Amino acid sequence: ENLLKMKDQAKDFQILMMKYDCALSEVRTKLDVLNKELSLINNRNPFEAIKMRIKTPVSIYNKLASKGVEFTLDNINEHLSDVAGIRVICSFVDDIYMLADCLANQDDIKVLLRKDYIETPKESGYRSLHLIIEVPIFLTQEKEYMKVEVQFRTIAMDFWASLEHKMKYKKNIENQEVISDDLKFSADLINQLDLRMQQIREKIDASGDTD
Ligand code: 0O2
Repeated sequence: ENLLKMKDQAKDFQILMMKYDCALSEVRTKLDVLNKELSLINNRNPFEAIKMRIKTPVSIYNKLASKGVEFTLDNINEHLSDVAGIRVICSFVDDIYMLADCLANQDDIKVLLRKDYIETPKESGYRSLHLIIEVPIFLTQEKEYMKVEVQFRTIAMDFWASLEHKMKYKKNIENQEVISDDLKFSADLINQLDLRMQQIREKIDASGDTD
């Protein structure tokens, strides 16, 4: 009997993960549509790449445990907002805000939270724009809103975050403070570089003819 209950629970978990996966596909399609339209209008792609992931069961378990919450399906939905995560990597900072606004203003999307770590970087130097949204998925019997975390960053911010992530999840690093300071310094350089690149693009846009 216990085994049967476990089998049911495993199936329910699988269904929940399927729903998060569908929510990711919905958001991905929305972004692809925006990319197609904007690349025709502006002659450039507003984003360079998209990375998507569903949190692994172990990582879901660990995050719930760190919040002191039991591993149940209700708790996953209630306490975690990044089971479904999508990262949009843009060349330019202004494209980040433009894309995020276009997505947030769609009438089937609910924005639960907007965290602007570009305007207010984290202590570590981390920069990105985060949106926690709810997107509807249409199932055979019902429509369900699923949470998705969308992170918008520039290529340079993504490069920085990947390296910093490596350090964060390593234990007993020598010279951790020196490395952290170095990372903070590099985050500022990256910010200056991003702004410079945008200014150069604006100058190029303003001059010459496009065919
Ligand atoms: P991972 O391993 O990338 O999945 P939350 O932790 O989500 O309950 P919080 O802390 O308010 O709530 O979320 P926050 O700070 O908005 O960040 C969520 C995600 O942003 C993180 O997920 C990271 O992916 C990224 N992030 C935030 N701060 C940093 C940082 O200083 N450095 C790097 N490299 N990434 C960061 P996870 O689950 O923490 O980690």
